[in-house]
Amino acid sequence: MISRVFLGLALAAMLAMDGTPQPGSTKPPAWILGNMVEISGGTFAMGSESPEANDSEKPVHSVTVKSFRLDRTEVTVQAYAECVRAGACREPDAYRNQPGNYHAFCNWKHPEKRLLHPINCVNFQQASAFCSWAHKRLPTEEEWEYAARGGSEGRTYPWGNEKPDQSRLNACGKECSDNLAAKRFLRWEPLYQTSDGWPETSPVGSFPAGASKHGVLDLAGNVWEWTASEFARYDGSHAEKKYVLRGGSWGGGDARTERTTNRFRLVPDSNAQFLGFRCAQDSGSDQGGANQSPPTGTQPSENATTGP
Ligand SMILES: [Ca+2]
Repeated sequence: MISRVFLGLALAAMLAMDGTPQPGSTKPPAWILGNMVEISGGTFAMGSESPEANDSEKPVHSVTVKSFRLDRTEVTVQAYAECVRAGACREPDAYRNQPGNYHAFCNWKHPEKRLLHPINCVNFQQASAFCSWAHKRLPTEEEWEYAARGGSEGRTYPWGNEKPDQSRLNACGKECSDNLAAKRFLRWEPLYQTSDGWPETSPVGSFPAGASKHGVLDLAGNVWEWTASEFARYDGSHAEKKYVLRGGSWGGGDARTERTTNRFRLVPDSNAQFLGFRCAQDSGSDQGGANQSPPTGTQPSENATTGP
């Protein structure tokens, strides 16, 4: 009996050492629970009727949002790996068995160890699962736009109304256009002719000059961000079984896609290399930890065999 108990304990220890997911056994670390910005609620004019606006952004209408918290940065590979290790998230397996080279753009298990880059190639369910594990949720698109526009300030871009350039965001500049062409991917016109230094995704928060009024980073560029909202036209005339994404991406070659009011939409199982997310939380709910910054290390946990 004793040896059987011992064997059982040893086996359990081996499983843990092996990094086998133990569902519900690993609490999110404080740096994942925190890292949020408090945004006071209010009323704002949602949408745009500027010449650059698409029909989906019209008409402008008044929306009131309650106070909430929003992640300061997009969710990183490092944070997502903690969730996978806890058994609460699935590995992103985008394009693994498909022809072409799309998988090379996915940051999970990337040869460059992109731990501080945003997790990408995740679908709506994977994004939702991560936020739920972190005691958070995806932001609604109303909350997202309110935050990006600086509350009622009505900003065209998170930083203000100046046109995007290589100092403000990670979009598709010359570096990206050249990289895509070199990888025999589709070449498209860059948004700016200079290099922003990042041909694909960049580590989150690499563009402090592009911060929003509240200090939220990368609300334009880097990766499109899933929201909790199903797409519907603002006049209510048409709904689709698609979810709204906001904020443009590293592949953006058109400044219009990086505007705070622009709406992208995809079916929930989409998991392309341009897609990521950040989480939100009701204001006043227990944040579960101090508002700690994420670690700056670039190595995953030692026993994270399922790590990135
Ligand atoms: Ca770039």
